[in-house]
Amino acid sequence: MRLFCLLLLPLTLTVTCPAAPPNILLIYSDDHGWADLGEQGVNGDIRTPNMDQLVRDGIRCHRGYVSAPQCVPSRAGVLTGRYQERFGVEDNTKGPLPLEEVSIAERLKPAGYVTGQVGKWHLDLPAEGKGKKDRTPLMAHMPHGQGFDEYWRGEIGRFFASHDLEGKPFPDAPHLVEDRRFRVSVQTEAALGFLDRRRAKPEQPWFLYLAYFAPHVPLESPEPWFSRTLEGLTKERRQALAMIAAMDEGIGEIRAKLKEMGQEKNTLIFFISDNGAPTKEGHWDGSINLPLIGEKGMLTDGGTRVPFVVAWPGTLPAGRVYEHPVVSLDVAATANALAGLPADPRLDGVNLMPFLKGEDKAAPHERLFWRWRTQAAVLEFPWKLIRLGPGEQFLFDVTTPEGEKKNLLAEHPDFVQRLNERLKKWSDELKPPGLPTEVNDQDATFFADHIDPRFRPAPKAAAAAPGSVQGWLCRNGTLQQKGGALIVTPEAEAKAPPFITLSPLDIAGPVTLKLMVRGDAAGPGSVTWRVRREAGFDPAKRVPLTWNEGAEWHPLTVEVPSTSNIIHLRVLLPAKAKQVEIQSITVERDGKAVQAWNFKQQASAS
Ligand SMILES: [Ca+2]
Repeated sequence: MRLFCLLLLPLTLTVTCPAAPPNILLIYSDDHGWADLGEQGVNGDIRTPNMDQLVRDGIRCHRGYVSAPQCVPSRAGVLTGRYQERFGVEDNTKGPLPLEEVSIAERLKPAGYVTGQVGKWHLDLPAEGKGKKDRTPLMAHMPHGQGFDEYWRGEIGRFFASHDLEGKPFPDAPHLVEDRRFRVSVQTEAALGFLDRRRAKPEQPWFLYLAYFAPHVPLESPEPWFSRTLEGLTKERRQALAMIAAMDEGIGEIRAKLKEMGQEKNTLIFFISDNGAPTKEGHWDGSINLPLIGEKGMLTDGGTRVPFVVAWPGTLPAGRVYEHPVVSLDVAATANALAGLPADPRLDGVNLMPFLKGEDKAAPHERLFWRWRTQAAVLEFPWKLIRLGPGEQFLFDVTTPEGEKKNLLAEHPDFVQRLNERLKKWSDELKPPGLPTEVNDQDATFFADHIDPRFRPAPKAAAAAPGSVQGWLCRNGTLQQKGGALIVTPEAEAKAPPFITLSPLDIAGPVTLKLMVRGDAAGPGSVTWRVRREAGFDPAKRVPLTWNEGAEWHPLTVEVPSTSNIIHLRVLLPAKAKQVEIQSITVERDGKAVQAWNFKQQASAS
């Protein structure tokens, strides 16, 4: 039909042909923060010329959201166009994507599309928590089980493929291919291969889901991109920039190929990240969400609002910024409509075309919903209500400079109630139904880190190690709680001074350590500590401490000037001590006790 119309058009310009369905290219990056798109105008250190050109040739959705702040559910959402909590794929432990759900590929095939997948899949992992420690991918749930004719499934090093990179089909597909080259380059090559195979039948529309595994950890320093990053930046930032630059270059090559194949103007491109960047020390992938609040794993914008670009040169306006919130679920509904398929009531997204073309000025969504682990949220722009567990609620105006830092809950009780009713109604349709009934420590820690420190969960009492007292252990000596004190008795034969030690901890420095002591110890000791990401004790992280001999209780105070979170503490006694008693240990920050151990009675750590 398309060929026929194209042939007729020059002669009979008034003939209206039903629009031929376009090719659809969905590029999904991984843990790629909102700020890391040059055109977003946030970070001066990023260079994404090809993505920026895509933005100039299309529309940058300023408030583009994904349906989850984590890989598996986000991918389940974008491919089905349905809130993934409806079918139980709520977080990374809840796979695989059920075979009865309809992926975009399965949706488009009856409309004549050939379908391809390249890169991270993650929808074939069995659920955790049912005694299934083994998370080997389930073959039946790989891309070929979800409607993809061709695929190159894998993140790094190992790929299950339908074709080799020269384009020859594997008779035993899915065939395991080992390719240790830089993953982004391999994924670009596989995508270009898919496009090359379309030359034989140029009139057949195609759908390609290209899920780049970048800039997700493990970070790499691929060349030539790494050397082009600014030297003064942290290594993680340089690695993320290099990996994003490699992806950017791949997008440039793909667009050049589309142009060369004459398919630029009949290809709709979505570029979206699957969730925000993780930002915790030790987990940071180098990408940046600022000025959005939060990170991967949170229902604040930092976890769910991402780079989101839609381009279709010649059909959609070029160089526009779209302000109304849109969501990854809209990709499937848009594809469904463009393929000329009947509207599907199961879809939660909407066809974005009339909105992006400017034909419909209304907002595409009255509200958007999320439920992830022990968080739930509803966005009724500009208001976002977030629930953390059963008890905590936040109302944010996402358009203010304070954004999701300023809780406006108390100022709008009626509105909060209405939003809660809507969120509750939506959550009752999910599997399992309902709002979160508990809060897990990881979710509470996210909110403590980014919004309010009072949400920090109490540290778990360490599993009592033999000889430990309230989590404290002694090396080169023994501990005993007796007579209202912790009694430290050094080993007579020990070659090194005794010390008491405690881990795990998680206390933001700097802190003041206060001990109430007495005993026969006199002389120099010290306090040493380890911070997050450090495997061992850094000799530089040591402050001296002078022990005094005496039968009276007396205080010892040590300033610990750590600028990071302290996870492990040691207090070293003088080499010649015979017995030291400790009545209490207190860690203070800004003059307030943040953690204390009292050995006067058999109390547990507070
Ligand atoms: Ca991800």
